[in-house]
Amino acid sequence: MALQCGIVGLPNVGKSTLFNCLSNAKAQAANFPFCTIEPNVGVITVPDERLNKLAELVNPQRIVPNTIEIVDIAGLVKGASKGEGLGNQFLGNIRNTDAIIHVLRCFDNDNVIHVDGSVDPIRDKEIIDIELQLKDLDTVNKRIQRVEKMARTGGDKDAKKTFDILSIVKENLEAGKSVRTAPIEKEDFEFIDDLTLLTAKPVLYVCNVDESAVNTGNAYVDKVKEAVKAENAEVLIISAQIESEIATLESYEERQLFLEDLGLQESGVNKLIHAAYKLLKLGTYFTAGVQEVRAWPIELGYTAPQAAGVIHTDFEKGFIRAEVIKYEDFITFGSEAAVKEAGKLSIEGKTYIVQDGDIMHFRFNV
Ligand SMILES: Nc1nc2c(ncn2[C@@H]2O[C@H](COP(=O)(O)OP(=O)(O)OP(=O)(O)O)[C@@H](O)[C@H]2O)c(=O)[nH]1
Ligand SMILES: [Mg+2]
Repeated sequence: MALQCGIVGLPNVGKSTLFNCLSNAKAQAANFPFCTIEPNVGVITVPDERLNKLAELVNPQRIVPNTIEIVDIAGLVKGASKGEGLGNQFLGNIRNTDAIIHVLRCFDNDNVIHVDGSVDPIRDKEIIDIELQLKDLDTVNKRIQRVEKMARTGGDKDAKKTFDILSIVKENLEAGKSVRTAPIEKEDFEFIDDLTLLTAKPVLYVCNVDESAVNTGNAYVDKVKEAVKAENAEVLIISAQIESEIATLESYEERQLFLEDLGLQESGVNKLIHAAYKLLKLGTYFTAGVQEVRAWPIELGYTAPQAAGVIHTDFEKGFIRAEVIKYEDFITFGSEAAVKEAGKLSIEGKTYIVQDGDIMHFRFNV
């Protein structure tokens, strides 16, 4: 279940700089537009304090954290939806992702080129939004042409429903609004799922600021927050420049001192990873044994067999039951045996919905 977040924005706004702080892979970051052409893919470790605490108690041979994939995508420009600046290829790279991190330049610096000649994150955001929306409109129109006749001649109920949903989505796009805000029921998004519309993907905004604004934000950030109010999206304030300095520090202590100097508790990168994990609608359960303490990703709402299937499909097929310990109980009692003794281990069946933080042990036969 490798879920992917794509970093999207205008050229030269700091996407690759941010990518390099986030992931194990290295992208070329430089002060010229279209530095990135081919997407860079990296793996991010999701920091989780609970995993470390469990490991302290169990003392396993191996600790395995959760990971997600991150893709650094080339900068988009006006006309991308019509193929401008290799637009089609770049938009295709976005299509493969599950969520979007939209980077907005919110720092002044005459030495760093802005493709549109001035710093204006609201204008920048609109340029990107419009290109993604135009591309979606294209996709939606094509599908409408295909289902229209079937919907009109009646008979096929699904075709009629799909047509109705597409019409609402189309109207929304033509009004300059993204698909994720379309006034349709949540479950009805299923009818357009296979179109993998770009603006249907969940989004969060990263305001790339300079050192002076990293704590409090600045006037640009205020404008961004105001502009996305109706979108119900998270806005993070991060300085890609500072994060890249933090990333060069070797020890945990050095990094903490650096953060304290800036008046920060957590690095921007950590904040961003947690926000991205949330954006992907993922939760975490753990397995804790002497060989390995490990975090596993689940989609929120997964049943016990589905969660078991993340480890191995055989676990799902042959699922018998799960033994579940709540994270807090494990910490309180200190070991699986002590938890059992206290009667806090529960046996759950096929319909159990796994909760974030559960420590699971699966019984199955193959
Ligand atoms: N002052 C300042 N410069 C930054 C910051 N973030 C990035 N830069 C600089 O901006 C330039 C562009 O950064 P990149 O990360 O390559 O930008 P990009 O968005 O990946 O650009 P493309 O790949 O061309 O789309 C580099 O020279 C960075 O050093 C920042 O927070 N502050
Ligand atoms: Mg780049």
